[in-house]
Amino acid sequence: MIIGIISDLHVDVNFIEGDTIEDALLKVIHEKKLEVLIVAGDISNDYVKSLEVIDYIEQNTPCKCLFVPGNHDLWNLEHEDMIHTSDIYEQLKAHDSCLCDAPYILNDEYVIVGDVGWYDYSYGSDAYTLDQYLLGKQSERQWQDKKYIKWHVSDKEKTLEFYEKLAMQLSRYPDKKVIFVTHMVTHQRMTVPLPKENWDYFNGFLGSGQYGELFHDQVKYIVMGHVHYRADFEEKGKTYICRCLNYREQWGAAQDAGENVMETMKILEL
Ligand SMILES: [Mn+2]
Repeated sequence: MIIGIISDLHVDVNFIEGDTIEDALLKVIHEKKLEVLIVAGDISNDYVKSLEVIDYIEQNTPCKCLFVPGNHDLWNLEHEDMIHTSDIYEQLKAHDSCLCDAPYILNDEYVIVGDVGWYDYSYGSDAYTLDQYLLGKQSERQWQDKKYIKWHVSDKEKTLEFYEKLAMQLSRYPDKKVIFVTHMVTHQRMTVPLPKENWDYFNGFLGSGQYGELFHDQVKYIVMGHVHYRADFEEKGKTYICRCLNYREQWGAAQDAGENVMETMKILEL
């Protein structure tokens, strides 16, 4: 089974006529003969668009395009009337290829378990108080989720809620190896290295170290996104994968979508 892994596509922000991320994905899926693509969130800033991207891939290739939503997919920027992020989450979850509450049996050996995950400020510095984290603002920079995400429970509660759901799902597959997928960062090593201005604070919004407690022996691959890195590493027999496509302004000299998608995509053969 040939599997591609990528995240943070931001197809709307990255849109250029004649060089779209969607068509770049089709090209790479075809060239690499992918059977399953895993997108670890942040497809676009509008869940309707994000779902269209998944459908576009599945209608134009034989590849199954599994995904978890990212914080951007959950934003109500384009849907101000949707004042409950849970309503947007439910719309995304209803898609047949969404991993939320729907682990995917890949083959006899592997199951893919995933969800958004959330952040609990555990990767941020202790120098800030809880009240400071609740503001989501530092040196005039506002964390945008504060404007467009309305869970109606605290970030810490949301982090725990996803933790409990994922723990429950993992417990259902004691005999399978696991590919674990969240949009949020689940390993300290993928946070922004310090010193970097304000990032001792904003690292708090990248994910949670608590999810690491879920990585028992059967969890072999851990996929994340959100932090806009393209890197992976191995630790204690597990492979951590973070393959964010990112914004064009972060691409550097090579501005071709196909080239960047190809370079970013992690390919696994399982
Ligand atoms: Mn994100």
